Amino acid sequence: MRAHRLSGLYLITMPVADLFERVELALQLGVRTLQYRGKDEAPARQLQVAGELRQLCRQYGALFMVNDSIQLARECAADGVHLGQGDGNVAVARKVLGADALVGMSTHCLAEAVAAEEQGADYIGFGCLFPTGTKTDTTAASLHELPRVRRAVRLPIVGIGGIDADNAGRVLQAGADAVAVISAVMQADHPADAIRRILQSCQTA
Ligand code: TZP
Repeated sequence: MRAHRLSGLYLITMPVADLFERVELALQLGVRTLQYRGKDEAPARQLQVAGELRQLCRQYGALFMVNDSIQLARECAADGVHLGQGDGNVAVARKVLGADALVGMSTHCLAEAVAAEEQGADYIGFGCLFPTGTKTDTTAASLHELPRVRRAVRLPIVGIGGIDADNAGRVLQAGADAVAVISAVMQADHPADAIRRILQSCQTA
């Protein structure tokens, strides 16, 4: 299991025209965990994009995760899969992907975090912590609850939802090990600046 490598900026993709350039820039600047998230893309496109991202991550020694789909994670030889509350269970993911696969689970409250640990997840996502336009069907989670989650579970915690360079430090100070970011990097006018600033906040938190 490679959960101990989760720290700093955990970058998640969204479909943007210059996806590969943004991802490679992030990897060059030091991002070491990438998750492919292409929910609305056709399956063949998902496989193609995931395969290319997988190669890029391998080149830079970064972890490569796939969102939601255990099957896609297997097909593109990802390092693991990130599961939502309704996306299947940890044991199935591990059976399909192998014992070394990293399996993350989205959680929104203390009870879900504890349950994810009991199920054997390697890390938990915790959010949505701040307003986001990226995911409309998300459930709000409280930054104030994060210290309690930190005390209750031993797993690495990845904060998510509306995180950028200005609030990343608060998330880490509240107990997260890493911050998951989509739009603040994927839609930034100046992605290099955005990535550097978030990484900087992670180092100083
Ligand atoms: N899960 C909870 S909030 C969210 C996901 C996938 C979206 C996060 O996107 P952004 O753009 O970093 O707010």
